[in-house]
Amino acid sequence: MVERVTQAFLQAYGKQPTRLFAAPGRVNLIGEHTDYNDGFVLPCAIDYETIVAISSRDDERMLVLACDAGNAEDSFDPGTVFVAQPEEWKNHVRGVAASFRERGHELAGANVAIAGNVPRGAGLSSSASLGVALATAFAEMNTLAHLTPTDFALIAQQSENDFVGCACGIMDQLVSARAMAGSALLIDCRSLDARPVAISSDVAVLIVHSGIERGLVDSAYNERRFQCQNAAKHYGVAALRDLDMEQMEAYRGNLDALSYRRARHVVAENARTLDAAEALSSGNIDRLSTLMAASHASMRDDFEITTPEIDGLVAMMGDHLGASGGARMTGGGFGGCVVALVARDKLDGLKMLVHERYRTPDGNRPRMFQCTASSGSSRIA
Ligand code: GAF
Repeated sequence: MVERVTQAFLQAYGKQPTRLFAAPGRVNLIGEHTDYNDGFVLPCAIDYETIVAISSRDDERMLVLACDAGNAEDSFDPGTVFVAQPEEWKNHVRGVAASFRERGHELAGANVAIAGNVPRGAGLSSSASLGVALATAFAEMNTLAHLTPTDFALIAQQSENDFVGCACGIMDQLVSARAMAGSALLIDCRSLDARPVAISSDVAVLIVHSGIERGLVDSAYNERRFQCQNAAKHYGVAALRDLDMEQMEAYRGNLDALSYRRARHVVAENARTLDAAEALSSGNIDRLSTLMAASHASMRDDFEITTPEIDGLVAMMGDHLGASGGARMTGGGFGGCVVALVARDKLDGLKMLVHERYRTPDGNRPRMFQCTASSGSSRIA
């Protein structure tokens, strides 16, 4: 990819880029739809990433080349950037520039080329990796040394929320900016504290793409957010993070059944996530498999964000693994991927099973990604 993006840059701008930056996609191990409820998440960065090649220009223009969109080009003035473009990729770039401007940071002109290998529409955060790679690059090119990786994440999230039109939480961007190699990151989405939780070398991370594409700018995602906010309001708390299961029961009052189930998923998922961080750090795969199965059941029955095909895939993987690994849908839902944490000696058997027995809705064998927990965004050259 470095070669590909460097060559494309050279061809478009006639010179080598002066710097290259990379930011990874992520897979969430557990803690789904908890981030925007101020709760806990446990994602890890994956070894699939977006690379940004960049050089400064003598004028105020920002020229951008998208290698994965047929070398499509964009050009804008970061001081007066206009975001609503018909091509979605342009809004991701312009949105990050606009977020810098909104925060009072003037960006100088630059030549940019972008390439990535995070599968798109898979729930593996290709957009967050693009946003964070750009934020990391723009910060360094403009000597904004006081900005931290958490700021890069917040800038990329602001771009999604205010310019792309996706009401996502902070998980994807934060792990893309702050992940540590070999570890998952336990993030408190209220304080933004993040603690690495080492993944033992005996445990493998396998991602299986269901073949059902998903888009995040999605009314169902926003609807879940809204339902959670309403439930929090009913309980008189700032966010569902502030409730435990006992309080949920005790103060349920006249809360309708649907809102109650939505809230129950979030409250129980927060507890499961803290529990899973403990289990992961002590290498307790048996406990992890129980927690991942419970997380999936809760997404299926209470939060209603899974699909029958994904439920079938998770059940098949879970039955096969027993106590030697866990599987659950990962990400925003309504399609995308299943993640499994598997005892390494059971990995080949699991891959074989999925390869032989699961078919995507269009009849193909599923794509699988065996991942290494990777580090967050950085300058790579
Ligand atoms: C998507 C969002 F972008 C995240 O913020 C998070 O809410 C996730 O869905 C669900 O856990 O990835």
